[in-house]
Amino acid sequence: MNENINRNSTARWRDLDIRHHLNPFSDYKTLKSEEGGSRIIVRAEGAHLYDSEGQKILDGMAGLWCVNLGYGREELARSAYEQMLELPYYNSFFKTTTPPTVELAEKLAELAPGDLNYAFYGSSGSESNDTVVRMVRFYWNKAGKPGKRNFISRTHAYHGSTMASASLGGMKPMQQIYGLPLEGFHHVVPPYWYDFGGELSPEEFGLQAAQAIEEKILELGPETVAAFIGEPIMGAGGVLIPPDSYWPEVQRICNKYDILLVADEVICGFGRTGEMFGSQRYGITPDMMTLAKGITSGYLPLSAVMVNERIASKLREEGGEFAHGYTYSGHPVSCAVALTNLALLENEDLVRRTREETGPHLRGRLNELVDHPLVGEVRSEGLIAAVELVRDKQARSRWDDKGTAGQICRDHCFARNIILRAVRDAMVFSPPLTIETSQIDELVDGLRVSLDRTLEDLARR
Ligand code: PXG
Repeated sequence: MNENINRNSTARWRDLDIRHHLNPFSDYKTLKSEEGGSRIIVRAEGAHLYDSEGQKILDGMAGLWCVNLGYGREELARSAYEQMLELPYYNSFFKTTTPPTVELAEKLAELAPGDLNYAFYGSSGSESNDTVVRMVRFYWNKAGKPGKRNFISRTHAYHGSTMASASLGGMKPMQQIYGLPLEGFHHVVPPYWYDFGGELSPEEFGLQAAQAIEEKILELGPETVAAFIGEPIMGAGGVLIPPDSYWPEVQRICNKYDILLVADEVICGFGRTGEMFGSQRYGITPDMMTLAKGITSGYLPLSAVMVNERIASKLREEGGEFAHGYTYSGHPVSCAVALTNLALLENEDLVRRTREETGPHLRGRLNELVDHPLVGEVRSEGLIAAVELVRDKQARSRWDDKGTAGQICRDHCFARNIILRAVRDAMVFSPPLTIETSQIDELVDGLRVSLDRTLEDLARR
């Protein structure tokens, strides 16, 4: 180590990051250089992060769409501490389990729509979606229809980074050179009216996008299709909010061909859309639901697959075990933190507040941006939102196909100590559900100034 570098300094941490750490989703050539380098986050409180240089940063993304209760919640830390002293680990394999594991399963069954009464745990959204793939195939096998093996998903979908969850996903850069998607994974158009709707009204397009699923089912043969998976609102794909016509039609099609409907609620779950689950916002009752992120507000890793009576009763029939599980399935400390997290979510009335107060406030403030020359569309639901940056509003055309406008705007926000994410040319919002309306104002005001700067930069090119 370079002797001149002080132990607890930014320089030292950046140096270690460059020399020994491979960050997720990073271009190492750019990041791992002297000019590049990571910002080091050392502490956080409420909706604010603090970096190692003492900068205070407003987090418009709740970490990675997960810190729903905000940072610095002592109640969550305390429940982890107490559970660690009581029982830091035990597994749920081989006829054992722990109290927080089953208490949380009951709580999730109570919150989940319909008869999604059973939880299978993992530690990440990716794992829970992998579990879905294996569980669905196990189910159809037991149901005497082993030919039902195909999954249908959407372009732009994000379902995780493991081989199966990235196959479910619809992001080309995550697939091509990695030999993905695996066999049996198929993709159709997402309900993204702004890019794919053309002359159709959003409602007409919503129906058409749902019918693309039916066409795919008929192309593959309904007897080969196991399940359709979708996020109620697609998050990492750019906050793609479907027209209201979309989900009921998807549900109708899945019912018609006896195809399981899986809702990936990893981002939408636990109040993000102003309902407890995105499925409830769109009036659908999936057969399975995957949960992660907001389940613990990101304080500890935890995920769950919720399963309905139809599937659970089949899994419980005689005819072999479900050979699947993780060391940390139902981890008692993560489950204890989740229980406290969900109690706080309810006690602080955050779902109603998102639906009736903060969500409408964000929408109102974002709507003020539609006059900006760079803004083609704003869309929001609860506390998840996107602002599309365009070159030509009428033609809905972008500055380029590399997301340059989004990147420039994101950097201007970052320089103003505001964290928003750019997905292609959409600036996306997903703040903690505890955010104050004055902090929402700060985010939107900061974005407006950043839009002005971005336009100047683009005009200079
Ligand atoms: N499903 C959805 C809908 C997600 O958003 C996952 C599954 C996977 O969860 P894990 O816990 O395995 O990461 C996610 C994760 C981004 C970004 O760039 C989004 C996610 C993860 C990393 C980056 O917006 N979402």
